[in-house]
Amino acid sequence: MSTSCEEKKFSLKGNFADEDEELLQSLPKQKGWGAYDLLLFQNHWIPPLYLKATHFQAKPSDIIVASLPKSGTTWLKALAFATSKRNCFIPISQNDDHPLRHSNPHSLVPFLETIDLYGNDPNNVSFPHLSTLSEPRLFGTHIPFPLLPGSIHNSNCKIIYICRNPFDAFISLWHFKNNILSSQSLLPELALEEAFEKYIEGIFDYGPFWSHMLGYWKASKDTPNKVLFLKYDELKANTYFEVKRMAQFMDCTFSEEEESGGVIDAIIELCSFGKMKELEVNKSGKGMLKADVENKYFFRKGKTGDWANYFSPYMTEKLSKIMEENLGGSGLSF
Ligand code: PAP
Repeated sequence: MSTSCEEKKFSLKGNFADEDEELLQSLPKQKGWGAYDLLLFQNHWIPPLYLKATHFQAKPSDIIVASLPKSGTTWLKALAFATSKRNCFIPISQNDDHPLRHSNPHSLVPFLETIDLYGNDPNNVSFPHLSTLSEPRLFGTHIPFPLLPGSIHNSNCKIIYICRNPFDAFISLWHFKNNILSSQSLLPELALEEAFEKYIEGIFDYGPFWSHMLGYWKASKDTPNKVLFLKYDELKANTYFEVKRMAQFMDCTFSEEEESGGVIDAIIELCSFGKMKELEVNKSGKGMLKADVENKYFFRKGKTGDWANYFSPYMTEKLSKIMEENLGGSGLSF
């Protein structure tokens, strides 16, 4: 393994940066789904802590995995990491040292939102200092397209966006938030009906879903070499085809030898829900993300269609109507 391919294992903790108090105070505020309020900044409900990632300096070779929460971020981070760095860990199917067998994808592909807070602190040994990341560097973000740091817009770096049908994304988010609330004994759990009313009003981390999706959707149409638009449900249905498409987009197309040698299959297997959920780091590890979030909460069912077990006829009708009102005519549908 060459030095440039080395990846380190990190967990996240550290001090918060000073925020612009005046700006924060002036923004409309709503109660979020958990312990913190959300601020309405340029039409999106943003957690105050993650309002800015302005100091991030993108490199042309960077790959940004963008999404709304619970849309397949963890999976896409794993697939993008395994695909873009495949030559460092050969053969993938037998390499026990592969970082994805020992680290949660969020540790290997850190969120931009947390870099301003933790990533440039030389005293913080538990978060990847930017200088330790080998190229291509991979980052995740939930930040809406227009609010991305200017250096991402202005450089030749690439963005892979993943979205998920809002029915499943909502149920996944509701479970995730309640798991955190109950595990940290912060607040009472949020009732499904209460969460749903907030969701359809767009009030959840980085919502509304329609604005978030349409920002990246339009960018993918205008600049297809800059933004690749994926859907969780299509990635589930045709993983092989989508991983090939992703590799081509990242300028690391699979060769015929790789294809016939089973490299794509090995990547898909390594990143599969069943395999990742059973890894020790994902069963008992925690803390690589915000606060003390347990890694196991990123792996629940990993299926399409679970919403049908929870939605009432009212909820189905209401969300369908909201989707039609806000996505209708855009060309984006589920
Ligand atoms: P995040 O935005 O907080 O990082 P994210 O990874 O986007 O979360 O979403 C988690 C969802 O992806 C969970 O869906 P569920 O609640 O409906 O089960 C999780 O199970 C699913 N997921 C995680 N890893 C995988 C994977 N390897 N394959 C398929 N689905 C996955």
